Amino acid sequence: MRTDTRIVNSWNEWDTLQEVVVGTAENACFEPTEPGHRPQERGLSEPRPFPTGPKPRELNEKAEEELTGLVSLLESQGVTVRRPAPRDYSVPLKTPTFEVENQYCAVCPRDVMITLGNEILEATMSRRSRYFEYEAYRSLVYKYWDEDPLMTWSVAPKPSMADDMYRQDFWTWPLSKRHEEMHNFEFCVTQDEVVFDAADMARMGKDIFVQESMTTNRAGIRWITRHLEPKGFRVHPVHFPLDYFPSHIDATFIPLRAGLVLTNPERPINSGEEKLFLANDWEFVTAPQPLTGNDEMPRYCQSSKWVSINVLSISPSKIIVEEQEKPLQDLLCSLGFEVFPLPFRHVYEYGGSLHCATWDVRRDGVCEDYFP
Ligand code: DAV
Repeated sequence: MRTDTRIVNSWNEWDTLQEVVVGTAENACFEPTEPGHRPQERGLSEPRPFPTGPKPRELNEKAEEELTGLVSLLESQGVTVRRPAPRDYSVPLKTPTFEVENQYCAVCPRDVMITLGNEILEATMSRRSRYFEYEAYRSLVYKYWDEDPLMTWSVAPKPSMADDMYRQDFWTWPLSKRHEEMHNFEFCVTQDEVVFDAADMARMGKDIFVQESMTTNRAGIRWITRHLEPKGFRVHPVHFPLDYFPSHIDATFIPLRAGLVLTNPERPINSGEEKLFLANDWEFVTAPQPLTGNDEMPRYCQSSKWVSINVLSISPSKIIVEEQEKPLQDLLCSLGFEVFPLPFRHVYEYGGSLHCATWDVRRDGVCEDYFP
């Protein structure tokens, strides 16, 4: 089939990027404390309640400036860039099963939206404050829906997000218990409802790797499997047992091009799950330590220093990396990539970096089988 007339077409994380959505920090709010999330301010000697409501304008502006920088870089590379529709994230939510004081933001479209070949899929989401985040992308989805008659559009079943969907004692488990439990892969969400964030999936052609995490449970992976396998995909659950608070695969296990995955030295893949890669001559390359340590991350950032490896591929040979992450840039250069450094540290505040802050709608290329 010709793919050059398609609008929605993206099969992996690295083929040449043609159209992408870049998130926005406009109207971003603090992430609320809720059963699926306990945000904590960094660098405090005495804990105090996490702020609520809109984030300071200055923080949002600094992040927006960097996001705009990403837009310019992508456009200079010939990529069509779209932005989310403005929304007011300070509006509280009340559904029949939960209430939350404010919503979050649209900095990270990756968490919500995913293109799987010619399909756009909206994730269930795992947190109350992000329940309606898909709304920021609906006008774009309708535009693609109108323009591309072959595109399909799926919305995963919305979970109740009621109190009993969550495992509250998870947050107070001592480290020793987390260590004991690390191979059980039980986190803050129970297994009774279908729950997943889109960012727990890594796309490699016919094969989709899904991390079991705080944001994606086994019922979620079962739903993804039954949804995708009849369409010809193969779905593989993957685990990184040393990450006690896993959320989203893209700071842990990052495919860079066919045959090459960037791995996190502190989060090795569960023993046995590497076999499929090795049997198909894939290579793992270990990421260097980030230059920005956990202590230097922005004050309200809830992600780890490993957002350093949350890179965005423009093509199999061109890649965008945070400006200060020189060791990673050098490693990627030595692997034959042309590296585009870009300042993005103010976006870390919102939990992600270049991959999180984007959602690719179209890359060239077709569905390949990289694991025959
Ligand atoms: O801390 O590894 C980063 C990605 C969140 N969207 C972490 C999570």
